[in-house]
Amino acid sequence: QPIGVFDSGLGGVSVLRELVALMPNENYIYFGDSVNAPYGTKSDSEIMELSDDVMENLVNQGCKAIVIGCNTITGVAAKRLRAEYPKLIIVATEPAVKPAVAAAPKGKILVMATTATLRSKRFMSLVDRFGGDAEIISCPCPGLMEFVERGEIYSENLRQYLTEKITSVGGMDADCAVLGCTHYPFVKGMIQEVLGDKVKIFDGAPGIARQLKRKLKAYDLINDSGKKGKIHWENSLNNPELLRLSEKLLNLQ
Ligand code: DGN
Repeated sequence: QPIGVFDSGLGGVSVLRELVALMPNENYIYFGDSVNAPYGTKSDSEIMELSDDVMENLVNQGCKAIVIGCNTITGVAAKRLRAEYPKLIIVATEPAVKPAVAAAPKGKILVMATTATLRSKRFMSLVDRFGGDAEIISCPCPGLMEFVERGEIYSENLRQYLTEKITSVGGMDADCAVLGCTHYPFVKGMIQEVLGDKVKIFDGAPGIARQLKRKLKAYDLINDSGKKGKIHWENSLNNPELLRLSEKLLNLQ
């Protein structure tokens, strides 16, 4: 039985690559809803409706577990999806605020994410629970996922975009940055250049992979055949270019 991973586009591939690294024997179905991307600027009800459809598709293909490879969908719809599939293992994605605060308890923490994630109740409660004495600066980045979707992960345009966005929220002197959208790890190199070497950047994906492994183990669902698993790619936009880009991103170090 495969593991289903989905996102409103290719961002969830940053989660998939951690899953594959930790659990190489598993088979995966990756569904990217590029037709409806970005979700980050849509209303909550639209996001819920779209994620219901994707979830149904993956469940119908017999997935033993689902990874919501998207902070936006998690923030808006994870609770509802869990209620709809109470018996299914569902692992969600959340901005890595907790480890960032642990690294800089009184520091300035820049959280880069979509507008929908940053306005979600789930994010606010995350900051309430784990923000402590740190200064959390929300940095909505509408348009950043589009850079990744067109494969533009290192360019002067991107540098300018990031500098403007981070400057506009007063985040250039942050101590840590949290990549609160699964598309952003692919532009981590440029974010690091813009913020400088000393800034520690946090990505939640490795933690998600560990969490899924724990859950699969608990239910005795780990595939330990010793045989390398396969990835089946699906995208609502039937474009071979996207498939090539997905594979390229998967193998990006
Ligand atoms: N990758 C999605 C996330 O983690 O929030 C965002 C993509 C989008 O719809 N903007």
